[in-house]
Amino acid sequence: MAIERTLSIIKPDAVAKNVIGQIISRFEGAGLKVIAGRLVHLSRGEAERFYGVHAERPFFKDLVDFMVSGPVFVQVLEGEGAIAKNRELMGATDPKKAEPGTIRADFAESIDANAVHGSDAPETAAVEIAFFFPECNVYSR
Ligand code: YYY
Ligand code: MG
Repeated sequence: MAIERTLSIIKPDAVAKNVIGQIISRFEGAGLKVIAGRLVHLSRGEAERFYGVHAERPFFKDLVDFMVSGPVFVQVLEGEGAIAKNRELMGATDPKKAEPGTIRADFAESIDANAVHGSDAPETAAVEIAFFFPECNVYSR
């Protein structure tokens, strides 16, 4: 399995709950490294662009409203199979369906306030990382 990078977002609900550190501990415990990170309060335009792939979905407006409701912690995770490993740690999109012990099962309330985002493929990871971080702010190690 190759060393990969993925974009992770700790969403406004989890930031408001003060569990940034607990969530990052899950990543570190699974062997993923935080190689870039910062808090950001997204504008509507930024949230709409980031989730542009979902623009035609019925939940799009609620998703954007939620993503701009408070600051988020954006980070790049690096490690063996980072994309799939992060998705596994996150659990299913709907926290009610997420495996026990996953981030969404433990920290999320509902499908629309579900604590974390993670890239779903190498192509989307590259685009999503570049959305937030120029290469000079990423510290691979
Ligand atoms: O990648 P992931 O976050 O697990 O789910 P996506 O299908 O990409 O949807 C992005 C985002 O949209 C999801 O995290 C919550 C929201 N959403 C929703 O509110 N209702 C749905 N039925 C599906 C997704
Ligand atoms: Mg997705």
